[in-house]
Amino acid sequence: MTAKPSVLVARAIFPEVIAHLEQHFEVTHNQADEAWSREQLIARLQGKQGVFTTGGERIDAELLAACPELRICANMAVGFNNFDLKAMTAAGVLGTNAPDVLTETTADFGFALLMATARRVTESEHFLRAGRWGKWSYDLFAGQDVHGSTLGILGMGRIGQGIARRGAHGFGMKVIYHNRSRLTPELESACKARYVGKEELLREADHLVLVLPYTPQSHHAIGAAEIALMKPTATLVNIARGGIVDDAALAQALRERRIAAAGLDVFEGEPKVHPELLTVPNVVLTPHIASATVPTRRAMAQLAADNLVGFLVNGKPLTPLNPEVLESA
Ligand code: 8YV
Repeated sequence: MTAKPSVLVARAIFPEVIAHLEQHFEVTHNQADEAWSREQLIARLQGKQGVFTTGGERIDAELLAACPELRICANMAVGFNNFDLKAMTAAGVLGTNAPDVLTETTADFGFALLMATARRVTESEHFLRAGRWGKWSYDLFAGQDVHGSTLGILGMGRIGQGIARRGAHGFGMKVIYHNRSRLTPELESACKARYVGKEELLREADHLVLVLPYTPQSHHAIGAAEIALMKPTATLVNIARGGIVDDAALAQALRERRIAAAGLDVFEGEPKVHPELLTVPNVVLTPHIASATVPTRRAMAQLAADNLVGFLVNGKPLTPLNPEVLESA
């Protein structure tokens, strides 16, 4: 009998997914969810053919050189900016992500954050909990309308389209978007979305939602200059990645009311949050939970596990990011 391949699960994860992996592999599981340093991660990867990552583990040329037996990194996330895919391909290591299973859940949350931001839900709750609600006032937490307004979407992949559909069909919003490439006419009509240049998007959107991948090109795609183009009544929602927004510039713009409000699920340098963002009132802050429902997180974990099994056991991963590795294997 040949030995089972060995895999490392770098973070604590659903026990049933671990049980599934154990049917096929020798599994080392970070069950206690310890915060491993990079050196500790590399040490634990020795002799492992696969690793189950969750988006925070940087996989680059240096790590790959130190882990010569590694053949696959399976990310439990649709985003894969923690992977240096070029280095992985050069080292013959497959990367996989977890698309589709989180699309609708993440789009739901994008809308939840948009609504909470536009209607000042958390700010007003803090006011009430602090015992400050003493009297009626005509402008008490008066916010911005969502229905009938213009929804701008930067990044029109699967999640962006999910947000567009919600806005157009559920809230009668006029939807405009900007993306690296235009959608097909069929997809544009399903989302009732109109393609515009980035500047028009910034100028016209009443609510701007960021759903683009984080790459060197999208670093600080929204900074002081872009915010200056937005309406003073506009809101900005980021469910994509920290680093796409210049958080220092955003905090200053919020303090100076250059835009009305922001809703942020992701941050530069998270889980640390820019201290200025913690003190401005007109921002809704959540700890990177856009995909966090129990069924969706389970489906994401299952897909990452299925990629490990698919590749290491059957030679057929489900969602490969660099399939050229399979051709040269
Ligand atoms: C994940 C995400 O929850 O899928 C992504 O890209 O940002 C989130 O859905 C996070 O990366 C942890 O897996």
